[in-house]
Amino acid sequence: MADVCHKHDMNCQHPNLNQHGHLQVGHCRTTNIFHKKLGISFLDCLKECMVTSICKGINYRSHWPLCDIVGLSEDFTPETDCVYTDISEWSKSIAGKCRDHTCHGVEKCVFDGKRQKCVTAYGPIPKDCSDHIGKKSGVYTIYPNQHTRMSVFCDMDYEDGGWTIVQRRFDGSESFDRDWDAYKSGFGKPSGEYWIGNDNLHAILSERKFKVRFILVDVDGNSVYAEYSNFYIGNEESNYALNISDYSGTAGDGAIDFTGTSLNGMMFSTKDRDNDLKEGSCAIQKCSGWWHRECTYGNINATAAREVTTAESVVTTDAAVTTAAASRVIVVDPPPTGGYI
Ligand SMILES: [Ca+2]
Repeated sequence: MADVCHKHDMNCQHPNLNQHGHLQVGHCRTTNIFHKKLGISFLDCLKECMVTSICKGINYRSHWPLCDIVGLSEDFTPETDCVYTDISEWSKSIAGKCRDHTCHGVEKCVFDGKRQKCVTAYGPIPKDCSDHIGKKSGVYTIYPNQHTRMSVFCDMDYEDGGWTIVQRRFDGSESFDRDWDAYKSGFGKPSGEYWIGNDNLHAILSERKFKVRFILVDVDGNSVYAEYSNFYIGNEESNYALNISDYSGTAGDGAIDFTGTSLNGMMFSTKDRDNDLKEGSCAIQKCSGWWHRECTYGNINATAAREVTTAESVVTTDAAVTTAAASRVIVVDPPPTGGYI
């Protein structure tokens, strides 16, 4: 087993442990585990975490012994003999020469006897939820590119899993009648209702070819979906211009305006930024940010008279919106062989 510390890095070899982190015994994180190391001590596990920016804490199971490098994670699952500790509570001196390193999120600092180096840490970092990020549905951190990090809800239960949630509404707790900046950055919480943020969505979609599904659930829990195998949005300079086509599904094609014309090519509009083709503002009229054309036929961000799809069974009334109507927009990077449907 190679030492975490270089042999000439005495501070790392013999760290100051006066500053102890709190040990949470009998509970461990189960999401955002980037790496597992077998056969290392608790102290070496802490050191591994300290030299890696993405690491926010460790799970440690002394009976194996097994060390988990854990990123941002909100869940806690009871597990006998497992200990979790948050790395921010420990002295940075544990990292020796690599204390105060500036390696970015997906790198790890190593000291080669002369200087710090940033090297690729632990193989691929998840760009989206389809990157085998975990088995359980929950909130995960993804890294679409080296400059973009975000928390999202990953749906690992729907079909074969691996779906990144773009939008989710189910209890009416979040207002979707928001301005440009809110839709740009995202709002709500990944554990609840939220919009992922147009900049984040652009970053995710720029890395791979995605398909999107709009899932609509009525008050009785019945769901229908609209899928588009071609889905992309541009950057803010393009006003997040929408590229959407190749519909299939059970909901009917809702990516159209009331005249039946596709929203393909439309720019995003909010109540303070009118980029639609209609005189007046569809975003104000529909109380929502969306890719409005001459307004919109299917718009799951709408508040009043939530207009969803052509499917009769789906919520279309004000009353349903305020009770249990739900919707999700999810994207997935399909496997090369296909097979999600
Ligand atoms: Ca207009």
